[in-house]
Amino acid sequence: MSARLTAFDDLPDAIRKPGFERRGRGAGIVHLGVGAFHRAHQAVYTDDALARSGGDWMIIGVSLRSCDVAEALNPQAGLYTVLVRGGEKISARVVGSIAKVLAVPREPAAVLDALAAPSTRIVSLTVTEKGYGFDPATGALDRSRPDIAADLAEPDRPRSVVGHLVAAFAQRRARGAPGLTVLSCDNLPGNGELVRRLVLDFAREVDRDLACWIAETARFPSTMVDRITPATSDETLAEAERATGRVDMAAVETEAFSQWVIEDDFAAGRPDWEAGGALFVASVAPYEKMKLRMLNGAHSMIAYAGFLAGHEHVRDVMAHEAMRLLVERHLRDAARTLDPVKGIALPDYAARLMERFANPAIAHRTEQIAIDGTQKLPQRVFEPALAAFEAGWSLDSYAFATAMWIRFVLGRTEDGRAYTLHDPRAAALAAATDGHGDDAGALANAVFGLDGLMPARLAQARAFRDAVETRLARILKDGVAAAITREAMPCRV
Ligand code: CS2
Repeated sequence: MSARLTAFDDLPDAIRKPGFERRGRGAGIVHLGVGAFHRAHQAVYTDDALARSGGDWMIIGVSLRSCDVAEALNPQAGLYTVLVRGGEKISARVVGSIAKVLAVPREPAAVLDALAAPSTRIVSLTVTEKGYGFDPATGALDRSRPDIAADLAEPDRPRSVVGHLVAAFAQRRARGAPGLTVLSCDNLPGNGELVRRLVLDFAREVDRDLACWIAETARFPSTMVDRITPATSDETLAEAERATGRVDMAAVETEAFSQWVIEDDFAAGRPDWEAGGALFVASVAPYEKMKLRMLNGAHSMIAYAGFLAGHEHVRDVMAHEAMRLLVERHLRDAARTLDPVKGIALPDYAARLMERFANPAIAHRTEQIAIDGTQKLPQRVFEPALAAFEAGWSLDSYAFATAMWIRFVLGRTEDGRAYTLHDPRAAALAAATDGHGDDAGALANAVFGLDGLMPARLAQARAFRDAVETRLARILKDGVAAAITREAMPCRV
């Protein structure tokens, strides 16, 4: 068996290695949610920035719930392999920008210390949509969530993401630490503004002066992040070992494409992320909307229809003729709802997405993308659906995606296999759909009635409800495969 990855000097020449001295270099970033996506994206940009421009910008990773990543990365001195799978070619690179990983369950005080350290100038986040703790109906802090409620009662011993940020700000203020940038890297519209609102909501409740101090000293730029990164599998680890000759328990695999668009509004400097190709702009909103509605919207549609049709991976869905047509239609319809995006021709962007989804080297599971639908569909599908409804455009793509999601929510495949619905609102979904059997109208009504799921104007739009119901009835009666064929090629059936 190979030795563990702990250094990179003697790795094969073909492997790209950190181009900077790691020893003695300070950490300037604390990153919450140090999962595969962070390791394939922001940590790589930071590695490039350190190589080109240096600086004390190493990353301290934080896991909020589990110790797995700390256990994988710390024995490797924070080093790990990124496998880039572009078509036939796989290239491997060892990334050195992560200094270490702290896990909240094991060392909560060390996490707060790192967040509050004056040397920490950026706290970045990839904590998934549900990690923010906002009430979908109002966009404000959801005080009814157990972790948020517990943190409001005991703000010095946080568990939630926002609780950690506010506790860190309180310590920073007490210590006279400089301003801080909170950098959200999750797929949510206006992610910077959102986290700012939640932090201030929370802080106001514990200490009004603290809230004012945060508003004055901290920055919350929005970002758009993009790199398709499937969950690490045993195959990823085996491939990394083949490439490097070392056991690497923290390897990730990803595609060649990568994009990061960031609002250039930082409280106390930032790494030279341009070195990795990041684009700094005054407003991220147009890029973010494009990515959420085109890439992520189509992804969710692919995930639900594909999973139900028995396709394990996104690439398998793309090999299916009718599904390809539906993905193309979805991208076209979503593009129509967008304002022009500087430097990007939307038809080219769509063509590129078709290629990326079809990448035969990336095994991205439909089941992975299908989780947390209630947290994803509002910005991916319902918002563009509302825009299309108000403009009088076709609602078919959005209705199809929504109907497939409702079918998915029922928690059983067509051959009767039950699966667990991973969604923070799983209990509400089960309560809403329970007892309606295969009655498409009743199911659609129940789901449309869920609080805060859809914009009210969309939930009340008869045309949308009917379009969803018709499709759901077809799926339940004729089956998923027939419904897909009918949707893609209505004249042939
Ligand atoms: C995916 C995203 O799992 C999902 O919901 O749609 O993680 C997607 O792969 C990334 O946003 C790509 O940048």
